[in-house]
Amino acid sequence: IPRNPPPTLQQPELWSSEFNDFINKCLTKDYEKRPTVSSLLQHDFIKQIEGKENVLQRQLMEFIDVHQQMGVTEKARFERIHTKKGNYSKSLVSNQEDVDDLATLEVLDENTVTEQLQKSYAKDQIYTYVGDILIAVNPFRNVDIYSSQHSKLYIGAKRTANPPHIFAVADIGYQSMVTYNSDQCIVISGESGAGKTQSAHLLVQQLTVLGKANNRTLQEKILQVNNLVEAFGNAGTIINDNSSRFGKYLEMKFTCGGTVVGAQISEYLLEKSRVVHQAVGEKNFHIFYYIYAGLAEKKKLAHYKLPEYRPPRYLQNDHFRIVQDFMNNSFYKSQFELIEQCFKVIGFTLEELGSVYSVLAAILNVGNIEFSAVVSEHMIDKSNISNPVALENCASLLCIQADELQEALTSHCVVTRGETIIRPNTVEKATDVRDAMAKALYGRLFSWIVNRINTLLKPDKHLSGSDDGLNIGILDIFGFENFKKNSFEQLCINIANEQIQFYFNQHVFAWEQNEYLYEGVDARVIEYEDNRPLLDMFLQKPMGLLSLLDEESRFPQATDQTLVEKFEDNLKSKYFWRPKRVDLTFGIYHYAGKVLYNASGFLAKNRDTLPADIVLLLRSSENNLIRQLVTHPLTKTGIAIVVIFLLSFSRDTGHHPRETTSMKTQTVASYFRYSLMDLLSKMVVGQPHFVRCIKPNNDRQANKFDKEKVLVQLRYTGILETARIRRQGYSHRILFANFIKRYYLICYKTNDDPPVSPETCAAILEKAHLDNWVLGKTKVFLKYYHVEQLNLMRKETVDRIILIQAYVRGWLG
Ligand code: AD9
Ligand code: MG
Repeated sequence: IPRNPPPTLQQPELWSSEFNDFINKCLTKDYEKRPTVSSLLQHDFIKQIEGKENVLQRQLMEFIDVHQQMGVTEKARFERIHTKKGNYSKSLVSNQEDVDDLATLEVLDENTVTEQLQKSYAKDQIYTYVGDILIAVNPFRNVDIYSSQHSKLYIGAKRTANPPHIFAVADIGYQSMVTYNSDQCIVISGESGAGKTQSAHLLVQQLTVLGKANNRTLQEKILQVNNLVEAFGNAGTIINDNSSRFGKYLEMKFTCGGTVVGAQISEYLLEKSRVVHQAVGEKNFHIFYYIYAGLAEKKKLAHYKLPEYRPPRYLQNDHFRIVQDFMNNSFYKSQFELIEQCFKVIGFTLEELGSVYSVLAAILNVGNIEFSAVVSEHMIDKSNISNPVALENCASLLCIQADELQEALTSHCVVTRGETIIRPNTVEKATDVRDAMAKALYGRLFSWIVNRINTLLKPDKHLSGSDDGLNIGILDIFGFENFKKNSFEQLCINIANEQIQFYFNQHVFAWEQNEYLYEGVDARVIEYEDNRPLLDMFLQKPMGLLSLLDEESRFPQATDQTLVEKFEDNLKSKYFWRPKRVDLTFGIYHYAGKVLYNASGFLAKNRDTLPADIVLLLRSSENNLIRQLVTHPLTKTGIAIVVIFLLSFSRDTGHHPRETTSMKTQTVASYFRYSLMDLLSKMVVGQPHFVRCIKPNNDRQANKFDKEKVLVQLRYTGILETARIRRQGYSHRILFANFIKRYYLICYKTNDDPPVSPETCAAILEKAHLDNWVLGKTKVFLKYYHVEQLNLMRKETVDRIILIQAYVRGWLG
């Protein structure tokens, strides 16, 4: 179906009555009377166009197909959920029945909501709506609801036509993008292991179907992106075998007509420290195990100088004592094949692929370099490399000189009064430099891969046409974490989640309620848990936790102990507490629960310094890729973006802390802060859609619904309040002029030009048989379900006009 009306719409008078009958039959709301596809095929009009290979014929057939499918499934649900007028509020279903939308529950309390979710979950119905927000309860097993038939069912379908589904969110995002000609953003949240990444995959899958890529290759490429970046950015943790250790914002690019033409990813805050150290029970990034198994299969371990007996130090954890543990792992082998395929499909060259393996192998060899102490005659602690083989391997893989690498690891340059002095490194210092080098190589390799993907999937100007195009962003970050021991990484992850929760609150509660006041709309105020004070405690300058951390990181004499004391002395907040003054522990009351952090290693992790000697050495590499890794600083953040974000954000909130400084010190905390801003600046541009993932138990077990566990998540995500505001509030506020421009066809003739007034809006709304809407001073206030209704009515009218016009113009005949 053409998605936008042609520039000039003809008068309905031109419609042939015979053809009009035919269209009306296809679209009639009286489902009993809808003709079957086979009977339609007998229709004269279809017969006329049969055999003619024109686009319109195909479109007409598709159109009928979709409407027929909708008719079949819609019929069953229609009567249950809708009244004839399509007014949900009159049809609040009793709690005894299945409920697809929690906002329609008669009794809205914690118990009812949890029971409802449990009931649905027991029937494999893992999705539930709360108004326009989707709740997804992790089934922890494969459920048969993602087939191509399911995918088809949700295309352009009315929301109530099918059970709640992640595909419906993709559809709403897509239809909104095309209808409103505006960017969209789907925000997936939930704690670690709740199903965010899985949901992101399903969204991409459905969006590629919706965006009907002109060529299959592009579709395949886009589908591989997640697999590829996750091989490098995900790892097994105690909570989740495939835990995201970075934040990912995937933007799918479309033409204004809705054809997918490319994709772009932004990555945030990769947990690089995992490369050199993993907590008990955890693993390194997937890719290391994949290449080991894959390269062993190809008999290429020796080529990449990977040890065949003892696992490299960075892969020695409680899971793997001998190399054979992962070398012979058939899952890893198949994953290696898959990832190699991803690289190739997306368009990486074989040379690039070889270089990627070399860098990964070099990192594992770097980790194997060991140091021993040498006491010099000047009594200065020096270090020596005690296993030169690892050094040689590493240098050879990185295409640099081994002796220069040795020097860069065991000594450092100091410039005093214009004079360069070389000082030896202690064993401890040399070990730090070694690990810093491994982390930097991995982090930069990851960013390079992401940048390369972005280049390869950049929309082709030729395909996307002259328009700038539209995009749908999908945000999948690392979920909230609370381990037995929580470090700097968990703090960053949890602050990011705190920010996403704030973003959710702003959209669902704050902005909506502000507008009621401004527009003089009388609506009951819904109380919600505002986490802004906590976010301020982290991000405020100069006294926020991250600023204090940066300040302390600048003092060479500072220790983790002085850091915690600084926190305690300066953070006057009820969200911060210190259990014992003696050790390095401090606690934070996050929106999702209280977390105890151990500040050990905070300063070093925040400084994240890579000595200049290492950078200079890597710049001399004969390998193209390695030189690129250290030549371009791969930072994505920029002041311009930050300013845009703050303008858009502070305009709406009025009181978000302002950033003024530039990015001078690149500590992890400052980079983190800018990354968050960068991310939000992208998100605020689009119209948001929310998916809230819920973890039904802590044991990753199928069919186990731990009520208490679910209840806690419902509480801290504010689901109950969300259901209330969706029921009582007006989630859509549209300026009169925009409303009339978009929906006048429902009530007026195509070439009418009704005045911009509240009366015109009321006429349209009445014609659409909607009630419970409100007119403010400048805007129409609508319930979430009104918009769908209006869009469908508009779409039906436009579709009819287009078809009839086509007929009139003789395209079909
Ligand atoms: V983390 O914050 O990255 O640690 P996620 O991303 O929230 O976490 P993920 O999507 O990785 O969780 O889901 C965890 C596991 O749950 C998956 O590996 C699947 O085994 C399982 N899962 C999640 N969603 C589904 C689903 N819709 N169907 C089947 C699922 N299994
Ligand atoms: Mg994930």
